Amino acid sequence: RRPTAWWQRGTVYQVYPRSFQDTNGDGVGDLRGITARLDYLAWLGIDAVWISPIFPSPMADFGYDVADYCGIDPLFGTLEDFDALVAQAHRRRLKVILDFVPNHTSIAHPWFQEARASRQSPRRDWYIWRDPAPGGGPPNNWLSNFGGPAWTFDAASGQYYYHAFLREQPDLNWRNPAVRAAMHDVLRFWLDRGVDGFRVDVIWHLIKDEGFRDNPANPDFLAHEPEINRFTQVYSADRPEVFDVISEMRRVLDAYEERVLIGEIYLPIERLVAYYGPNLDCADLPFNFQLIQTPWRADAVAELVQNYEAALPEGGWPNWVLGNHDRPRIAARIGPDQARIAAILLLTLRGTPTLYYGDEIGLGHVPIPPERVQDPWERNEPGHGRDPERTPMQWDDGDNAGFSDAEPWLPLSNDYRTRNVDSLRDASGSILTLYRILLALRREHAALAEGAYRTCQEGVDGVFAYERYDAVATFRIVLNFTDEDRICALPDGAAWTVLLCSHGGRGGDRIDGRTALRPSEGLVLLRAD
Ligand code: TEU
Ligand code: CA
Repeated sequence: RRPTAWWQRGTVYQVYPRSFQDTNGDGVGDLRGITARLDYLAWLGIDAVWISPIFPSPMADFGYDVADYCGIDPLFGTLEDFDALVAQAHRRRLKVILDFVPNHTSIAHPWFQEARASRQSPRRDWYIWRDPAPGGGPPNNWLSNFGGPAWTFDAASGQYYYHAFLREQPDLNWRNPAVRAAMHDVLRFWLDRGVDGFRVDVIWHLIKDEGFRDNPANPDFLAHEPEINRFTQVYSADRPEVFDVISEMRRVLDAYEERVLIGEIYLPIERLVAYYGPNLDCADLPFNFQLIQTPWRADAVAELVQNYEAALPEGGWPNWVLGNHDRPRIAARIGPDQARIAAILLLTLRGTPTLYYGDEIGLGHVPIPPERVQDPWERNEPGHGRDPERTPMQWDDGDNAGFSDAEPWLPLSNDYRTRNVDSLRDASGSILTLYRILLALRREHAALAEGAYRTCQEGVDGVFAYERYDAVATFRIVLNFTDEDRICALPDGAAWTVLLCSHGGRGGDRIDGRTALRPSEGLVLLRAD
């Protein structure tokens, strides 16, 4: 058996840099802030930090509109600050993963400026330009993920350019080999500076239908959904040629040792697993967002885990995540008690977990007053904004929660005087302690980090039970997804020791046969024989 890589054994922690730690009093987090908090991350027990985009950007989409792929935005610091961050992280055995945004640039990127200058520009074909439809208007029916048409008319040249997101984010033409070569150089630029891998933004979007056919209407569209769901994006994304593009990226990383390629992919399981690549030569970790998208019920989650495990290609390594900077926070979605069950689930399933900053302190959604809205998506399509899950990390009970000396760019949660790292770190029953113990268990027991998975049929409604095991140990995880008492039924003839309980306490208890589960109680049991 091949030894596992660090990104298989380890846990990834996502930092949204604007909201982690401000060090220069402008109310926005920065690189020095991340460096200052590396000791916290090492203490917590994660293995890699993924930092959302930090490159020069007009910030129309908060860094997902890149104007220079090989620099650092002054808001976040300098290249020297970045090098220091990498060095300090590596000293603590923490990996650094960058957010690579190859699908689109900013309109301010020199490439787009040159492309727009004229139809004859040598850069013209680096982006996606089309004449108006024969009767006038956009070339096809494709919509922007952030509302409105995906085509913007450029009056000077009489053509439309395509943007899957904001009009400030024109899509690059990945069918053009010059674009590919330039972007490979970007990857090497950061790999040479020591980064350990990339989370690749909207990787399934990179190639569009060559004929730009209209997307078909989606019969399941619901009125409250974003407008984009009116159509099924069969021609604007997830095209077969995308796998060549990804395997080429993968080959760039292969020239370096154990670098990870994480692909952001919002697709159903059957399509998602294709992104491991036909020969496991594409994404190491096609991001599995299914826990975010599945109803929070024991039966639904059990079925999801089964389906995902069954769909994985031979040799494909699984991964799990509960939230990110685009999706409602887990504690807001399922409540603080179930958020503990979710923590146990995330850190005991088979596969690499990614933890979103703030979830370890149970941070919820922060209501954003209209005058403080930042996310352009909220302005385009009210109700879909992502500010509530992007609020500042809460470090202590001081002014601005220790995040900044100034008013933060987004409001703090009003519970920050009690919900903060300082107050929770030594509290035995806190969610932060639960996360830290789970991360420690994962490191201590190979069966949890790398062992096999099997579902247990307990037959108790609202309880999800499964085992993680290897030749050395068997763990049984039992999670009560209800807010009622339940029974945990164990197979005959085995005794178990409680290693961890969501509610704190019970550690070291011996159990055989059956035991009561309190509402929202989760247990990690170790087979004792
Ligand atoms: O997100 C892309 C993504 O698929 C979703 O957030 C999408 O916008 C939503 O589901 C609507 O369909 C990535 C980044 O994570 C996000 O922050 C960026 O805004 C976006 O790409 C554009 O770069
Ligand atoms: Ca700052």
